[in-house]
Amino acid sequence: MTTAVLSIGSNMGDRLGHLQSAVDGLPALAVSSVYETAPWGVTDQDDFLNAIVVASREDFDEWDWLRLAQDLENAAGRVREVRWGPRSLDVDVITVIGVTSTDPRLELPHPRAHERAFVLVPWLELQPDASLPGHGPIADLVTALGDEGVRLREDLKLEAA
Ligand code: PH2
Ligand code: MG
Ligand code: MG
Repeated sequence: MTTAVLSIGSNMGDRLGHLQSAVDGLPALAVSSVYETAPWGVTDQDDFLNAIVVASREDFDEWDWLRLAQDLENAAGRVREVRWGPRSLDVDVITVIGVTSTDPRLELPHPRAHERAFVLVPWLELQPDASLPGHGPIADLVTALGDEGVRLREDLKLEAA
C-alpha cells in the first residue's frame, strides 16, 4: 500500500470543475481547501486554483500514481504544452510516503515542491506535521517562503467522495 500527496491545479476553463474531476478520480483520503494562486514560473498567465489531495491505495506503487495523474490530466482535455504554462488540469505527485526516486520521469519528492507556496500552504492545512525529505518540516518552509500570492477561496469547495 502507498499513500501519496498530490498537488492539483488549473488555470484554464472551468477551473473548479477540473479540480473536482481530479478529486473524483483519486482514492482521496483528504482534500484541502481551494486556493487562488498567482502563477509561478511563467508569470504572464491567468491565476490558478490549487489544492492538495492525500490519497491511498492498496495495490499502487509510485509509477501507478504517476500513470493515474496523467490519465486524469488527459481526461480533462490537457494537451502537452509549454513548460509551466497554462493548463486545464495539472496533477503532480509531490511525495509518496517512504519512497524516494531520482528517475528523471518521476523525481520523488517533487524537486521543486519546497519552493512552491501553492503546494506547501494547502498541504500544511491538511498535514501540519508533514516534512519534505531533504528540506525539513513544511511549516518551516512556509514560514520562510511566506504565503504571498496564495489566497484561500472560502467560497469554492471540493467534494471528497
Ligand atoms: N503549475 C505550473 C506552473 N505554475 N503556478 C501556480 N500558481 N500553480 C500551479 O499549479 C502552477 C503554477 C506548472 O505545473
Ligand atoms: Mg505542476
Ligand atoms: Mg505537472
